[in-house]
Amino acid sequence: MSELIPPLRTIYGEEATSQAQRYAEALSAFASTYGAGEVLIFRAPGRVNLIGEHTDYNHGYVLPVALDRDTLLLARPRSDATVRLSNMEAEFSPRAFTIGPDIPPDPPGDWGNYARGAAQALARQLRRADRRPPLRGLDGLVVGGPPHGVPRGAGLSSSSVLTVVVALALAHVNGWQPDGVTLARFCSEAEWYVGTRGGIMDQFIALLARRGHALFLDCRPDTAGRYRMEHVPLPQGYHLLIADSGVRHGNVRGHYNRRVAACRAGVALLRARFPAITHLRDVQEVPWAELEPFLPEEVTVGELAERGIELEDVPGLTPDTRLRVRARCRHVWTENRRVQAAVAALRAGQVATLGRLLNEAHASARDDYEISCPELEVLVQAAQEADGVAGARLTGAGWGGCIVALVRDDAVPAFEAHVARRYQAETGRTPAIFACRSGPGAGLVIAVTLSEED
Ligand code: NG1
Repeated sequence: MSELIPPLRTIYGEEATSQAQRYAEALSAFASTYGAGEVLIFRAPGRVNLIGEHTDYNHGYVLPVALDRDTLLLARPRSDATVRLSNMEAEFSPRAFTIGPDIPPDPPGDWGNYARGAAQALARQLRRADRRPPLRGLDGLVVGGPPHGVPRGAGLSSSSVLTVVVALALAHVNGWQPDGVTLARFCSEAEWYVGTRGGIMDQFIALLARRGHALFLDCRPDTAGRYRMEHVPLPQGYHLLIADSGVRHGNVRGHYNRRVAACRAGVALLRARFPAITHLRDVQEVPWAELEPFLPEEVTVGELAERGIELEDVPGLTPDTRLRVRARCRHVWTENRRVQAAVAALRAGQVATLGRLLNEAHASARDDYEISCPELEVLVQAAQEADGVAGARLTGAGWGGCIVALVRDDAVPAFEAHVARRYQAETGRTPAIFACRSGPGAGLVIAVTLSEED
């Protein structure tokens, strides 16, 4: 176990010793499933988004921070194209499939699909690059449960992290060594396999994070396909606290895709005035008053079709699906401005301004994008009224999950007590509150050889 400590210290700092225990337990579980021999350990972190919600798929701005909570994949390369995966969490039973360009999916919502998406994308990527197989699979063990894993379905990117860690491992065993940006783009497309038309934020922060920094990412590539990004130091003297409502909405994907559709409808309608645009980002510099007349309060998918507008490639829409186009686009337009202002405030050390922007972002997410829920409202109000809090907002896709609050170091214990008490009193639930210790991006942690005795 002592050989684990140095590489773990560079990732987890003072938590390295307790992490070593976790890694050692994972290695012994791997040995009992797959036997002695070489093991590669990969990790990918979850993230909290400080500000910039639902802007990524509109080619806008985001400001996420990687957590020190992560998913591990212990992997042993195979000589054939089979991928066998087991999971330390017993509720996820083992999965197996063969890597190839057309991998049949597990049932919708199944955990195996995140790995299948990564494997299929890799096979296609290598075929495009004219690197003919034989493809190599792996025997793997996924480690993602509490207390060190990324809380599931909480808007902290637990699912993307699984795609990222599997993609990292499969790329490694197949000798594909792309740079972080290429791999992040690749992973975001791989995740389309599961049926969300998501953006690129989660994969970029998982792969490109730097400890102690948020990642300001412009989600619109330039004409050469490059992304503009900047690692911005987090404010001194403050903690980022995350409070998990414990609420998990059953149909986040359906709601999410409807928001994507509303934004796409907005783009299609704005083309009457700005014919060349492809994303809402393209009208970011146009005053809102000039955009509003083109954006109806509400329109159905059927009415759009009558006007010749088809929202292709968004699962789950019917002609009766109603889209609140104006409010959705207004959120995206104002949120992009808030992210830019938040980065300026961070650079200038203006924590009060940053906090105000977080509060405004929450109001916009609640009223214009309608992604909040009663429990998140209780949490945000409790957080915003606590002493020493610069600002607080819901984070992630929404409809449950977590809030993030910027809390002065000395006010952390009182914050935790106040928020927990109010949340418990008003909802009967106990929130999980924890500090975001920002960690580095995903990668290969260590290669270990397990002997028969391990
Ligand atoms: P979460 O909250 O982790 O499900 C989702 C999207 C992000 C982004 C946010 C909203 C995926 C994989 N993740 O994240 O890209 O759009 O919602 O800002 O689609």
